[in-house]
Amino acid sequence: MPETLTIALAKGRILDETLPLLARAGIEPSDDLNTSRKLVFSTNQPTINLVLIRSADVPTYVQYGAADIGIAGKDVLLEHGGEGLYERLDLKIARCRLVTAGIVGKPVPRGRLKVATKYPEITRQYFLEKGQQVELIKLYGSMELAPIVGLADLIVDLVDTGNTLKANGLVAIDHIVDISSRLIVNRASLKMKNQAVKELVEKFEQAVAEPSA
Ligand code: PRT
Ligand code: MG
Repeated sequence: MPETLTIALAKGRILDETLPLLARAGIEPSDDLNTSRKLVFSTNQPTINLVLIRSADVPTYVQYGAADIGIAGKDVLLEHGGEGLYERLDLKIARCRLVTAGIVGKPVPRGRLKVATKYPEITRQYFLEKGQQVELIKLYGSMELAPIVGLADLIVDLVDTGNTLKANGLVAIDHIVDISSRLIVNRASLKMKNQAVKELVEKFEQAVAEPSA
């Protein structure tokens, strides 16, 4: 029996950049992933299935083996902590930077800072290493609003062009880490389905190396 692999893909902006990679890796989903309401998809390869989930849930599915393989942003992986999974490949897509940001021209206050973020674990660790006391305020989106309305002194958020920060009178202060999407593998799958996983990782390696059309 050939081994079946399930790949967990993130909806949203990562998916837009994942689809061309999948195509170059020779995997064609049975339905249009952008328009279908399905969550599970077969592909042109009888041993490969896809599940389409929220970006932040990808590491969890892979950790517990509900998916053998996943594609997720490094931001999401750092926040998850990586338990039960291996990061095997930098796909070099959906690249951006995780930064601290604050209001342009406004000095960062002394003492305990209020920091709003979608990434409490990364943020806690970052300020711990700096020896800076912070009060973390967990948000689920639109972090840029927090300093404007006085909810926070700083935010920790992703930046690509910088246009969103600029449009809201904010500026990046410190660079925390460069982000791109990674191929992750469940630890047990790597052992139990070694051959199939190895072949799939190799296909993605080639797809990343090929120049996109
Ligand atoms: O929306 P939902 O909560 O379901 O999930 P999500 O927000 O995690 O998904 P989505 O589709 O937004 O994808 C997020 C993933 O894409 C992140 O986890 C990153 O790995 C990656 N990525 C790459 C980005 C960006 N670039 C990015 N620029 N995610 C978000 N942004 C946002 C940023 O938060 C800010 O609001 O874009 C804005 C900044 O962009 P610029 O170009 O104005 O600087
Ligand atoms: Mg989003």
